[in-house]
Parts: sequence; C-alpha cells; structure tokens
Amino acid sequence: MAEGELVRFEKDGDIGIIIVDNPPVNALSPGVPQGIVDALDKGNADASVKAMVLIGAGRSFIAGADIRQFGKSSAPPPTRRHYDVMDQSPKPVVAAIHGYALGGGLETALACHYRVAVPSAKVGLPEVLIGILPGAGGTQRLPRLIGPKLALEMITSGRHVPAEEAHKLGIVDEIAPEGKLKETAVAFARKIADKKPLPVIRDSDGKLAEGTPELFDNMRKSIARRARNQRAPYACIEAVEAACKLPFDEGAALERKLFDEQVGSEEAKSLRYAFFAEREVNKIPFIPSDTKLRPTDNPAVVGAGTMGGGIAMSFADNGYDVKITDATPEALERGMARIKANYETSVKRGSLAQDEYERRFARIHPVPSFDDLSDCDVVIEAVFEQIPVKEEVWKKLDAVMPPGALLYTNTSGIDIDIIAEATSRPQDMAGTHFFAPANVMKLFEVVKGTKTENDVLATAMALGRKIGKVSGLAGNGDGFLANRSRAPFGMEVNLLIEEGALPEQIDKVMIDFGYPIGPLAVADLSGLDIGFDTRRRRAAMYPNYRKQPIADAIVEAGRLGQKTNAGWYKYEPGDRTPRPDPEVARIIKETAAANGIEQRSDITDDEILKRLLFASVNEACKILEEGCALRASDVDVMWLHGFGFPRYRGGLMYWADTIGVREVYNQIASWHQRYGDRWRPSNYLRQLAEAGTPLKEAKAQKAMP
Ligand code: T1G
Repeated sequence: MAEGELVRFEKDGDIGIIIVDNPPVNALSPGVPQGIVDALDKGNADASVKAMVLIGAGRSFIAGADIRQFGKSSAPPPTRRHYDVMDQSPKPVVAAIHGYALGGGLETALACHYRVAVPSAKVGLPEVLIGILPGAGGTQRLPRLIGPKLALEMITSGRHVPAEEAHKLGIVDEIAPEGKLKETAVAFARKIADKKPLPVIRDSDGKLAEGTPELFDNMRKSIARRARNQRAPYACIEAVEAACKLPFDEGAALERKLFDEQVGSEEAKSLRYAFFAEREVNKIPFIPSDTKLRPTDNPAVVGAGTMGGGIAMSFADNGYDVKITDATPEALERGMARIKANYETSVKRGSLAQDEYERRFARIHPVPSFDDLSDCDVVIEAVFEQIPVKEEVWKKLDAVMPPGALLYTNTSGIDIDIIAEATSRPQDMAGTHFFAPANVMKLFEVVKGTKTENDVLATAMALGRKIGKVSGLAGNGDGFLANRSRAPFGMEVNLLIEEGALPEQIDKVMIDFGYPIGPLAVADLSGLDIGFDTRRRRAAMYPNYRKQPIADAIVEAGRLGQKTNAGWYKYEPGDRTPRPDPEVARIIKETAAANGIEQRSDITDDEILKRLLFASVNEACKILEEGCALRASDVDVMWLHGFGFPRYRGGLMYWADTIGVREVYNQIASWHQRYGDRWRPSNYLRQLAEAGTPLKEAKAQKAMP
C-alpha cells in the first residue's frame, strides 16, 4: 500500500475488497470518494472479480463527509460520484460495517447492494445535528428502503441506530459475529454474487406510498418545540417528502439544493463549531496524551441526597455497579427510596423499560459504613456543602480508601484545596462537579486543585465520558468555571427586575432567543431558597456584596417556587406552567420603593438579552485571564451542556462574536460608566477588542493554578 493511500483494492479469491483507510474515522475527505470510484472501476474491470466488499480500516466504517471541509472552497463536485457509480455497478457491492456508518457513510452503504454489520456497529444520518441534511441521496434512498415514517424519525433525530435494530428495520441485511466482519462479508458476497437483478434502492419505491401529507405535517408539528428558530429539521422533512412525490433524480436534486442552501447557514456553522468544541474540550495541553489513567472499575458515592442519588444513577445507567453510603441508615434509606422513585417516574413516562429499570437499580448497592468502601478505586463525595462537614467526611475516607484511589468531590463552589487538605493525599483529589439533576444534565466539570496530579485529572475527564457526560476542565476558584461565568447572568436578571423588567418579559426574551425555559422559571423549578441561601453566604463572605432586596422579598413572602406553587410565577396545583402573578408585580414595586430604587419603563428586550449574556462574556474573559479555563470554546461547551444555551447558536462566546468583539467591549465599557464596578471590563476582553480577535478564539492567559 502506497503511503497515505486513502483507499486500496485487494482481492480475496474472486471477491474484491475495497478498504477505506483515512484515520481516525474514515471520513470522506478529499481523495476518498475518488479512491472508491477507482477501486470500483478496478473491480468491475477485473474479470476474476465476481463481487466486491467495501470496508473501513481501523475502528470504523465511514463516519460521513469530512466536516472540516465544509465552508472551505472545495473542488467542483466530481462528475462521477461514488454513490452513483456504486448504483450502476454491474457487480454487487456489499458494505461491511463496524464502528460507525454515519451521514455520507450510511449514504455510501445505501448505494451498495447489501449491508453486513457487527452488533456493536451504529448507523445513522446525523446531519441535522450539524445544521444540515443528508446531501448524498440519504433522504431519497432511506425512505425507499425502510419507508418514509421510519426514515423521517431517523433523519430528523439524527439518531445513531444500533446494528441489531438496523437489521430489524431492513437497513442491514446480515449481522456478522464481532471480530468476523470481513470474512462474513466476503462469504455473503460470494453467496449473492450471481443474484440478478441486483437490489438497487433508488429503483425501489414500493414503500413510498406511506408518505402521506398527514405524515409530514404531523412530523412538522411534533418537532416544532425543539426545532424552534431552526431550518435544518424542516429541510430534512421537505427532502423526504420530495422522495415520495418525485422521481429519484429530481428528489436528489432538491435534496442537494436544500443542502447547498443550508451548509453555509449561521445555524450550520454554529452547530459545526459546537461539534468540534466538544472534541477540543477533551484535550488538556499540560497533560501528556499518553498519561496512564487510573482504574475506575469500583466506584462509590458518599452522600445519598438529591445529588448523590443522581450521581449513583449516572454510574448505574452506564453499566457500573456502584456503592453508595450516607451518614445514617435513615438517610441512606431515604436516598435509595428517592432513586427508586426517580426510576419509577421514568418507567411511568415510558422513557425507561421496566426490566432496564430493575437492571440499573440492582447495580446500586447501599452500604452501611465507610469501611465498606475499602475495595473501591474511586469515590465521589456529595455531602452537604459546608466545609466542616466535608472535612469530617474526607478524614474518614482518607482512612479507608486504598492507596492510589481517586478522591473526587462534587462540591459546586468550595475551594478544592481546602477539602484536599483534609486528607493526607491532596494530590489524589479533584473536583467532579455534576449539575442538577445529576443523572440528566450532561455537564461534568472537572476541577483542578493546586496539588492535583495529572493522571487524577485525566482519569476524571475520561470517567465523565464513560458515564455519558461531557467533561470540561476548570481551575479552582469561587464557582470554578461554569457557575462563576453564569453568576453575573443571574445577578443581571435580579437587577433588571429591580429596575422594572417583569419576570415574564425576561423569560420571554430568553425563550425567544432559544432557551427551552426562561431563567426565572428555572429558578422556580430548582427552588428560590437555594439562591436565597447562596446570597446569604456571599453577603457574609464579601462585605461589598450587592444585596438583592427584591429577590429576597419574594422568598421572605414564602414564595419558594414550584414547590410552594408560587415563586416568580404562580402555579396551579399539579401544573408546572408558570403564570404571571400580579402579587409578584406588587412585591417588586413596593420593595423597590422601600429601597429607593427608581424603576424604568423603557427596558428593551435587546437590553435584557445583552445585559444577561454580555455580563457572562466579560466574566468568562476574566476566567481565561486567570487561567481558570483553557479556551473560550470550553466555556461554550459548559454553557451548552450545563445551562441549556441554545445549541444552534454555538455557545456564549461564539454567539457574542455574531455581535462582534468590539461592540461587546464598547457596550460593557459604557455600562461600566453607568452601573459601576460590576461591569468593569476584563483587560483581556479589551485586548481582544483592540486586536479584533474573535472571542471564540480566546485562550487562557496564564497556566491553570
Ligand atoms: N469529519 C471530520 N472529522 C471527524 C468527523 C467527520 N465527519 N467525525 C469525527 N471526526 C474527528 C473528530 O473531530 C476527532 O478529531 C476524531 O475524528 C474522533 O472523533 C454527505 C454532508 C463518529 C460517532 O456527523 O459523531 O456526511 O479531535 O472524538 O467519540 O450527507 O466523531 O481527534 O482531532 O468524536 O469515538 C455526518 C460526526 C457528516 C458524524 C465517533 N457525520 N462524528 O465519536 O470520536 S455530514 C457525522 C461523530 C455528511 C453527507 C453529509 C463522532 C463519531 P480529533 P470523536 P468518538
């Protein structure tokens, strides 16, 4: 094989083997499609070849088009696309699938005559997740193969479908034993080599009759909430609908037209940015990539409260047997009952099968004492957020955990070094900060203590991914990265209310912007007493902490949120719909008057949006200045997975670039003049503005402490 040869052709007797070899995921980078065409021509021209097998080298089949090429000026489309050459191949081609067949990868496999896959393989058309639609016949071939209804579900969700299910759906013709893919595919090819006519999907339209207008209208209605402000999901539906109305080539031409319109859109660019930001966040420059990870096979959780229970569920949901303990048998019993109730709610909602619930619950092992953790290799502490409580627990854990065990704390803001010093091995400690509800929220904030070893950090980052989370690294400091960058957002919400904005106005602005739920309704959901306690703690820690009399008055009026059917909104019993409450408007007005706060009536939606988000952009720049974040795209990943920031906007810093770094800085500087110190611009932000450097390219200005 010539060096760098992306596609090679080999023979196994009378079967031609086409091998795509473009690590890491055999993307259809420049040279790959042409390589496949050349190999097909070679096989078809070779009289000794009766059939061919297309297979990926390394860990996967083809994971799609090369996303890095999008938006780059690419060469004119090839006259002979490999999909079409495959269609017209006189000799059968069998796709042999392992790892992933996604996007252009599955479209390539659908252009083959047959598909064989190992059980661990996954197939899908996830283009909608990066703001586009399948552009190489997927919206035309898949509905012809499995029917428009199932095709619509796969294409509008972007779901990765496991091979066994794909076999049931008729996408995969045969399941090969793990590790025996090539030989099974070759045997399959030999078996069907003389079968005529060849099954060419583009010519089969038997199932398209199922594609009624109701089907497509219902799909449009069903995605309306999650596809708000987006175009790609609707373009997907339009293309599949065309498959049911138009001949293949015309449908494919419409698909291509929609694709070309979408690939350069802001929506697609933002989602591509998010895709690569989620890959970049895993790379920690100061940790050598060959750092050996410590084992995390026997996890334990200390503290069976809401967070501890959710953490234990995250482990169980991802196949781990996990121990859990608490200070008293009663507390442990309550914790296990809460976990059981959470699972039963999911079963009732139909989002979890009864047998799967039982399997997961059985993996959570309540143990009466810390001594029972002596065989665990990782422990996550999730006890009450008070230093003395943490110190007492860690002293006990230090005595029982085996040498080299990983000591992780789920604190959301206490100085990691203080907790670490409660043990004799601070180098083995790091923060692993989950977000509530811990078994649902994806963000897993790994916090570096001053003495934390590199392998302890690297293992934590990997552990997060193993339990289905998105790991991101943060430096130690008040609120670490995520909460610290969000705190000014929360402060501006409360101050805008003081100045005269109503909760429903603020929430509408953020919902229109793309958030699933507004910040005030979120506060009601998690309970206003949490914010109240945090403000009390901060006022005690920071003498010139800016008190928030109105937010406090709401709580002092006994309005704690959904749990009291009254908070910033009122709630009908059993109904979670936030309803504006004139009583809140009265409390706001009276408390403002009582505190001599002048209220304005000219607060615009634009001011609300920019004050909330610019405040956090400014703080994120300060965090980068101090080295407590590695890069701006990490901030964005944390906002996407920790705070529900609308994904099709890329993230906080990426979105701010759509406004422009200079305009953001100028606005912040003018608010600094108007509102004082809380709007003091970050020096780093000023430098970025002066240099015109996009915020998404901002990087740590110091080594992480
Ligand atoms: N293009 C370019 N690079 C890619 C890539 C792709 N399609 N997929 C992965 N990579 C890189 C990734 O950036 C990372 O690089 C490395 O591979 C490992 O990825 C015509 C137009 C396949 C499930 O949307 O979902 O086809 O950081 O860390 O967790 O209609 O990657 O190491 O430098 O994610 O094991 C459709 C995208 C494209 C699939 C593997 N395909 N990829 O996950 O590894 S559009 C997709 C994934 C298309 C057609 C249209 C995942 C994965 P680096 P990783 P992983």
